[in-house]
Amino acid sequence: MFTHAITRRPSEEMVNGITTADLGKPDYALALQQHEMYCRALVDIGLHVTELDSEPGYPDCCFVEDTAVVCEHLAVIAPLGAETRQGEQASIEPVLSTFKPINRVIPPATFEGGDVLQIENTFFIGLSDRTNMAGAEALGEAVAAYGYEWEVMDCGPSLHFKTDVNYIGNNTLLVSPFFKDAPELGAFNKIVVDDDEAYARNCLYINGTVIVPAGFPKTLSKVQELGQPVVLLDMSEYQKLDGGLTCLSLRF
Ligand code: CIR
Repeated sequence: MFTHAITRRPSEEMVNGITTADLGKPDYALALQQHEMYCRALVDIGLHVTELDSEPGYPDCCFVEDTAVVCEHLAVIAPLGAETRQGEQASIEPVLSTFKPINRVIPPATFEGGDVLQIENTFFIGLSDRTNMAGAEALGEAVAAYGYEWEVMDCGPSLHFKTDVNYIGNNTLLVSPFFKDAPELGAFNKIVVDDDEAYARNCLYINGTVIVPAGFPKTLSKVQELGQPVVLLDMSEYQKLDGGLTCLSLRF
């Protein structure tokens, strides 16, 4: 069960964030509203939310998930892979250190939290343009010291592993067609989300509730069929920066 989340408000600089989405620049006022709704949804689920101020000079700083991997026993601070994001993690470490023992991975190893999916005792770590083998191994060894299992996977064509693979409870994953038959994920039921709803592969599962981005009816109805509580959130301004629901928080 998660009890806490850390989020970071976007700044006006978000219009200069990294993107491949080709959906135009985010509307800052609307992004702030959506961020507020996001934080409120986490509070409604029962989490204590620490909301940090945005960080000048870091247009992507609201995507706080990428700065660390946090689990029950420790927090591993990420050496981010994206050049313009390197350094975002510095202000996260003192916050996380009030909750967890800290382990720090050092460049040239890189990883980003968006490439790391924890399910129960196992960490699936995707290799991507942001996460290299040295980063994956350093993270894996850090969590293995506390008895966790870890598995390195190819991330495929996407930005992050969790752009394409997410756990939504009931032993079920949302996956892109690329991961449909991945042997490492053989133990899970899979809902394959086709490219026309690709953004909805990134849903956020917290303590039995599934948060789904608004505007993806096919995925929504498949998630609803599982019978768990579902919350819909408008994420349009974050989609413009390739950022999904998981990206906006660290949960633990
Ligand atoms: C980036 O490219 O780094 C940001 N524009 C989006 C980060 C999304 N984070 C995530 O998937 N965990």
